[in-house]
Amino acid sequence: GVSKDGRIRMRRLVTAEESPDVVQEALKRPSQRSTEKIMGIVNPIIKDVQSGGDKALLGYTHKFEKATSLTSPVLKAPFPQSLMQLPQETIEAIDISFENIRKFHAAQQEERPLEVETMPGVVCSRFSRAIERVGLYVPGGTAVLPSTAMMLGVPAMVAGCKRIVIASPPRADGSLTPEIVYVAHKVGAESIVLAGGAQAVAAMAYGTENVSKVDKILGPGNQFVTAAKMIVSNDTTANVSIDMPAGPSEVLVIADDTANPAFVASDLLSQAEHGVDSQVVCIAVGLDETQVQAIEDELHKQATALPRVDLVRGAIEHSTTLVVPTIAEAMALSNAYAPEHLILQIADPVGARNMVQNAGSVFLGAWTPESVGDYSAGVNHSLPTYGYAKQYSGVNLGSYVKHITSSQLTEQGLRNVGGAVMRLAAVEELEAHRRAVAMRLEFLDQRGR
Ligand code: HSO
Ligand code: ZN
Repeated sequence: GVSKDGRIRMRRLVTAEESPDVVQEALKRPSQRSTEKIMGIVNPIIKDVQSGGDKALLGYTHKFEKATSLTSPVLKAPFPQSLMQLPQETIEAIDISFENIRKFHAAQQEERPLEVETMPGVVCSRFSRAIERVGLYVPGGTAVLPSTAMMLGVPAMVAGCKRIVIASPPRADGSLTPEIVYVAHKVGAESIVLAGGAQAVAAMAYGTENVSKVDKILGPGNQFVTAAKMIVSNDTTANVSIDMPAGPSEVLVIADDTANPAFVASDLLSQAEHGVDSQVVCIAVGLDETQVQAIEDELHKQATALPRVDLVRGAIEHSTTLVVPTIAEAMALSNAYAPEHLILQIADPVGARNMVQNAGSVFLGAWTPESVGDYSAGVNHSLPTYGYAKQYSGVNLGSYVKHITSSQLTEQGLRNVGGAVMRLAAVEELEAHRRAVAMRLEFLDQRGR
């Protein structure tokens, strides 16, 4: 992080000179506060909101958001125009981004239901339905995040969710960020819950007098929000699911000698400025001392000029540059790390994309900074962190739909598959199962005679 000379500098390792253990250690995520402690704080809040409803929810907002003037925890649509007054440039920026996100997620729609005849007369189908009620958590904290409202709200709108509830902590004066109200209006949200943290999650999971209960909760958040999402999704009385576990944001940049050191540094810093717990990793492929130095110089120079330099310092504290000889090694390390964002500033980024096994979203080439994906390109920025890119997808249209299957057999179909069913039912000693088929086959036999 900050060395003796005061420079903002990532730790540097040359992998050829280190044992694999040391390299793996350098790629560990910064440890988070113990889940037990967090659960101990979050559990009572959830219970309280579950039993105390609006009044309890409002109490927490007064306490944590300092928004003591707030008298109702919910704003229902239609939202007043006065709450979405924005400069024309902001409206245009939101509109452009919104449309790109809409296009990309609309293209993810399935064309038609799947239908397969597995045996003559045995037809299996699969069709999708939008999850009816979704709760979208838009964090407050050190930055306002209308982009997150878009990333969560636009696919919900495209999927056709009937009820979209957005929760976001109000500012200390009790007001909402106008950008978030504008996005909520554009996606057709039914209400905005003016609350954050575990209390907002609990309100959407169980419902209150004025907060609609939802079927699924999506969106990033701090450790309290994540813990709350995990608790409610494990409570069968809540009957709610979540998108994915979330940890601090991260980026891994792979750069070869074709990369512009200033661009590389700028991408590392856009992730670092999110917060002190962000992690950034730079993998330098075949760069010599001078070339690595050039990236480090840029990082320091650009970082010190940033308004959020203090957050950057914290993030850089636990961030590393790895110097490796080949793209293959870089990709292997990246796949082991499973970054939320992977940026390929190398000669053949498309070729390297074929080697990506684990990553949330990949950014190809010099002209694709992560920030375009964070806001406007059309890809989603709600992505798996903390190594969960090994098993989770980022938020996409599929996050808002579920699949239902159906099967339909003809008489012939039942004759074709019935024997297998009866045999397996006999093996499991489930006689009613066996007879449901046997009875029908006998019926067909008798009718045939
Ligand atoms: N990089 C963040 C998303 C974001 N960036 C929102 C700016 N605003 C996590 O993917
Ligand atoms: Zn970002």
